[in-house]
Amino acid sequence: MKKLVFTGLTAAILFSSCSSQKTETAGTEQTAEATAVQQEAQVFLDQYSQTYQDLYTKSAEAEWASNTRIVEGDTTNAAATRRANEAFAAFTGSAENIEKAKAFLEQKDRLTDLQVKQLEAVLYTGANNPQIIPDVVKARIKAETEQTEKLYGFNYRIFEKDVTTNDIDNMLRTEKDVKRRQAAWEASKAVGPGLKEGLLDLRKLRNQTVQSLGYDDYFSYQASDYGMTREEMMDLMKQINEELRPLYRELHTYARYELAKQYGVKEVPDYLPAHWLPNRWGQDWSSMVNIEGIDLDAALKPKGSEWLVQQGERFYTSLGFPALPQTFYTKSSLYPLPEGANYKKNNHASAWHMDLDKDVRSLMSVEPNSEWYETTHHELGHIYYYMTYTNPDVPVLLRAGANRAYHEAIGSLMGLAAMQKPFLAELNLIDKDAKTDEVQTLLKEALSYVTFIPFSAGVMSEWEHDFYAQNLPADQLNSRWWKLAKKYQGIVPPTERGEQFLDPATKTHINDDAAQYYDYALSYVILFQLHDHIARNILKQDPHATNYYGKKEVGDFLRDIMYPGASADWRQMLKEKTGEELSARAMIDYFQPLMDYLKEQNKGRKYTI
Ligand code: X8Z
Ligand code: ZN
Repeated sequence: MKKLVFTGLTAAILFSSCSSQKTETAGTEQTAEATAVQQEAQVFLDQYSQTYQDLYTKSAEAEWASNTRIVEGDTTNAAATRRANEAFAAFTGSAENIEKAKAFLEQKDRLTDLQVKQLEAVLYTGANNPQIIPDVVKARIKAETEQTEKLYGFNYRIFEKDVTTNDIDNMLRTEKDVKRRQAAWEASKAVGPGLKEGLLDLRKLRNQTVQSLGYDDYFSYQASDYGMTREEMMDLMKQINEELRPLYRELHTYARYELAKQYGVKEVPDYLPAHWLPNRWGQDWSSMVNIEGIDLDAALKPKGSEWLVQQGERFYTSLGFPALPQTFYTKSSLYPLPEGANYKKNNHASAWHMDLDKDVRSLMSVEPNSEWYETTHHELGHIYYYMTYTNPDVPVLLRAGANRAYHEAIGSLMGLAAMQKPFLAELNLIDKDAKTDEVQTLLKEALSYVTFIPFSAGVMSEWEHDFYAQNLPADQLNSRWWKLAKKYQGIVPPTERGEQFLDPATKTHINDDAAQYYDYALSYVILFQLHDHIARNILKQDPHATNYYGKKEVGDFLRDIMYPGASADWRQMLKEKTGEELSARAMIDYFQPLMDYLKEQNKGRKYTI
C-alpha cells in the first residue's frame, strides 16, 4: 500500500545519510552566504515538517477509521476523513509553501543534497493539492472518500447469498464446475458499474489538480516520482513485457490446454476465459498447480490466522530486524470481521505508517492459506521498511521508499523466500525428506510471478495511461480494458462485457492507488535482482532453493537498502547493491529452466498469442 505515503521525489541526486551535515553543498565551496541560505532553508523545512507530520497523522487516523469501519448510511467517518484530508491538502498545497520551496530550489547549489530532496518532496506533494484551485482539490478529496466507501461497502452475492471477497477468491481457486466459476467471477465484477461515475469524476479532478502545477496529466505526475516521463515509463513497461513474452506465451498455451482438460472442455479455446483462472483478474494463476509433498494450504490451515502473522514477524526478526511494536498487534486490523458484523472493512491488504514515526499498522483479512501467507510477508515488508527508515538520519519528508517499487519489492521478496522448499522444511511446513518436483515448483512460481507481468506492465498500466493521459472516452472504458486483456494476457470474458460494466474498477488500485500499478511490475523485476544477489553472493545458494532464515547478512543487506528511505537515489542504490542497472535479466534467468519443460509439454499445441 502506498495510500498514505505522500512524499515523493523527482531528481536523481547523490544520497547522503546525515541530516545534520548542513555544511556540505553540492560541489560548490562553502561560503557564508551558502551557510545562511542553508540555515534559512532548514528553518523552513523544520517548521514545515512538524506541521506536515501532525496533519499527516490526523489524516491517517481518519482514513484508518474510514477503512476499517464502513457502516452503510453512516457518513461520520467519511466526513471526518474529508476534513482531515482537506486540512492536509490546504497546508501542503498552500501557495506560500510551494512558493517558498521553489524559491529555495532556485538556490539549489547552496543547499545540501538532503535539503534539495526534501524541498522537491514538498513540491511533489503540493502539486497534488494546489490551493490555487481549492475547490477542485476539495471535490477530489470528497470523490476519493466516496469511491472507497462504495468499493468496500459493496455487498457481493453469489446465488442470492452474501459472500466476502475471500469467499469469492476461495471459490475461484477450488471450484471445478465452470458454471459455478462463472457465477463467482461475475459476482466479483458486480461492484464495477456503481463506480463508473465516481471514477470519471476522479479522472477529471486528478488531472485538473496536477495540471495546475504544470504536469500534463495524473499519470505523468505519478511517473515523475521516478524521475521519468510517462513515455519513458510506458517504454519501460513495454520492454519488460517483451522480455518476458516468450515465457508467458508458453504458460498461456500450457494453461489453456490443462484447464480445458480439468474442466472437461473438448475444444481448447484460443484465449483463456477469465472465469477459468484462479484469480479475479487473472493476475496470479499459481493455485493451478499442486505439488506433491508441498501442500501449504493443508499445512497452514491447522496453524490458524494468527500464526501466519507471527511467523511473518519471526522470519524478519530471524534476519536481525526488531520485534514489531506491541501497538502493531493492538492497533492493526488483521483478520476478517466476525460473521454478522454490522459494518464492513476494506478487504484489500495494506500497511500504514500512521505518524511517520513508531505507529505502524496493517489492514488485512488473513485466513490460514498460502495466498495470505505470502501477503502477510508482503505487508510486513512495508512495515519493516517504515520501521527502518524511521531513524534520526532520515527526515520526516523522506520517509518513503527509494522509489515506490522498492517499497513493494521488499515484502514480495520475503514472500518468495518464504515459499522456497528449504525454508518450508525448516519451519516443518513440509517434510524435509519429501522428494518434490523442482520443475513443478518452478512452474507454480512462474504462474504467480511471470503471469503477473502482462497484467501489471500491460493491462493495468496501459489502461490507466490511456484513461488519464489520453482521455479515454467514457463509452470505451470497458472495451479498452478487454482489448488490452486479450492483447497482453490472452484472456477474454465469459460473455460480452459492454459499457454497462466497468471491470477495471473492480481492481482496488484503479480507484484508490491510481496510475501507479507499474510499481508492482517494477517491484517484481527488482525483487528478482535482489534475490539473485542474496542467493548467489550472500548465501551461496541456488536461487531456486534458498533458506534466508536466521541469516543476519541477508538482514544487513536489506536494512542497508531500507535505511535511507527516499534520501537514496534508487538507480544508484540498485547498482551499488546488485552491480546491475534495473533489468529483467535475473527474473528471466530464474525461470529459464522452465522453458524446455514447457516447450516439451506444448509440443503440437496451438499457440495463439
Ligand atoms: O496490492 C497489493 C498488496 C498491497 S500493496 C497486497 N499487491 C498487488 C495486488 O494485489 O494487485 C501485491 C502484489 C500486487
Ligand atoms: Zn504492497
